[in-house]
Amino acid sequence: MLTIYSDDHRLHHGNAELIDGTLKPCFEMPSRADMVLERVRKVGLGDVAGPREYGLEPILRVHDAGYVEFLETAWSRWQATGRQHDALPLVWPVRDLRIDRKPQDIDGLMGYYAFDAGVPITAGTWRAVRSSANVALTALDEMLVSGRSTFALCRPPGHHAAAAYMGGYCYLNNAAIAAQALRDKGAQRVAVLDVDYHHGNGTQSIFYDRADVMFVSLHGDPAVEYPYFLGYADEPGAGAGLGYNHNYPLAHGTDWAVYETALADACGKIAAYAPDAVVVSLGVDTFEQDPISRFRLKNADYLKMGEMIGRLGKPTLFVMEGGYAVEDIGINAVNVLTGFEEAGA
Ligand code: Q9C
Ligand code: ZN
Repeated sequence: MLTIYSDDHRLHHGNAELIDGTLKPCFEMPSRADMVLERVRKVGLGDVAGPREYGLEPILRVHDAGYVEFLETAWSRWQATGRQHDALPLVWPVRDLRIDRKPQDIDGLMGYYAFDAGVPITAGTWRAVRSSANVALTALDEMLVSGRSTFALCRPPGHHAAAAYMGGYCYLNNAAIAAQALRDKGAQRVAVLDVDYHHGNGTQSIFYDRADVMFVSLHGDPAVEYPYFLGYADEPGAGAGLGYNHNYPLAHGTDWAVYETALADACGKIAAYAPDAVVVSLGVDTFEQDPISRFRLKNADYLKMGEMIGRLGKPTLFVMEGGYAVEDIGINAVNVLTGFEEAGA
């Protein structure tokens, strides 16, 4: 399987995130992508190539123009206040606070365009997130040209980012940008399967009222897990999209036996939809040793996960999302890909 990867991800290296009531070093760190690339090379998964430049057009098919302009300019605006350290949001427009007025000040804008404090903006963030989107778009084009499935080794991840807000380590939604590009390049129906431990609230939000992109997600139950405010089972889609959104909230402690049952059901939904292609939001934070998650999948379970996805028999674009057990992230992510290939897809 071809992997698309860029060293540009290292330009994004946040110092700290707000977690458990204190500022801690960011779990979303450059060594994550380095470890996945190392494993790709070690097992000889296939060639590794760099991304091409796609510009803003495919990004603006998914994201709000004001939000993209904010991402592009946030660091220079932050720096203009005299601060040298990472930008983090501090205040958010919940419920009856006003969102019809966009603040002019960078501190106001950070809250306006974020839903949590896990998204530091640094000097290199914009270039890294642009590159991450280019990695996904290049892997997609390579899949279309070759007819073979590909791996976008994206960092930063993307599935928590919606049309007009960032959060959960995510800025641009790489999987959604690729799914939209697939439609724009002629696919009639695209399924996004999100196996990251956390609900892909951004991807769900982007496609919620559409029938041409089905969103299917397995994740920690939002009643007790981040991102808390989306990802319940009773979110079926809206309008034309009614019936094209499927959530599988799972309890803390979920192991492979429980996960497999849910994944089999999820794959059944995708097979019945008969998509032209599948985009997999590939997070491996479902791992038993993940430091911020509560599922119990083991290394070998990821081979079985890949096999089940492979049995769908669809051209598949794998897009890297979460996974914070850095020692095992490469083993787990590449196990999904080798399991997929062994299923003969
Ligand atoms: N106590 C991704 O996996 N913080 N993002 C969780 C848990 C945010 C995860 C705090 C987790 C974001 C792409
Ligand atoms: Zn996650």
